[in-house]
Amino acid sequence: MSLLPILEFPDSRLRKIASPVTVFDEKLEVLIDNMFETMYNAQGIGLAATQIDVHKRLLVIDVSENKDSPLTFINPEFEVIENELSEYDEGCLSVPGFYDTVSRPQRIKVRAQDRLGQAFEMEADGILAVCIQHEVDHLEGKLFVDYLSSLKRQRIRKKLEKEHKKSA
Ligand code: QAP
Ligand code: CO
Repeated sequence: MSLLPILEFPDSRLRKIASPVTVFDEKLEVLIDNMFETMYNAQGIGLAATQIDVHKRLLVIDVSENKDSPLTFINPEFEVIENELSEYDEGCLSVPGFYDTVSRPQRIKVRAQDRLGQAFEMEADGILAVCIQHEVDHLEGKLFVDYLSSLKRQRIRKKLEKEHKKSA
């Protein structure tokens, strides 16, 4: 397996819209395994393919305490089943070191395909519902910082640009 480099805000490649996955082959399985390894290595709970510069509709998530419940969502779609919003302090592997409160619908129903292409459905609430919505946003080129004020977003952008210059 291998670790993949994660794109960081404000990289414009994070703004690309991902295309549906149509081929379920060995190559896709290797990509999924590498995404899990990359996510666990970075202490993340969710990673969208967009974040590793692969513009396919694919997410990996593990919100479990023991990091033993990997979930793969391919071509995910969700509907809101509880319009009530809940607030969560979100972060993102593509926005390292920054966290802020975002409001999203509390309960969703997700339809997706698994790594073999088998369709499945599940209902989600709590942190899993937050994480799925956050990761599906990535596939649309959207980041959690887009929900913050432009002042906050600019502040984060400037700090990260400074970090990137230092390490360049
Ligand atoms: C999205 O985020 C999420 O800044 C996944 O230094 C976040 O895995 C969904 C991370 C919160 C629901 C709630 C962020 C790791 C990981 C950082 C992540 C960092 C190290 C973020
Ligand atoms: Co993210």
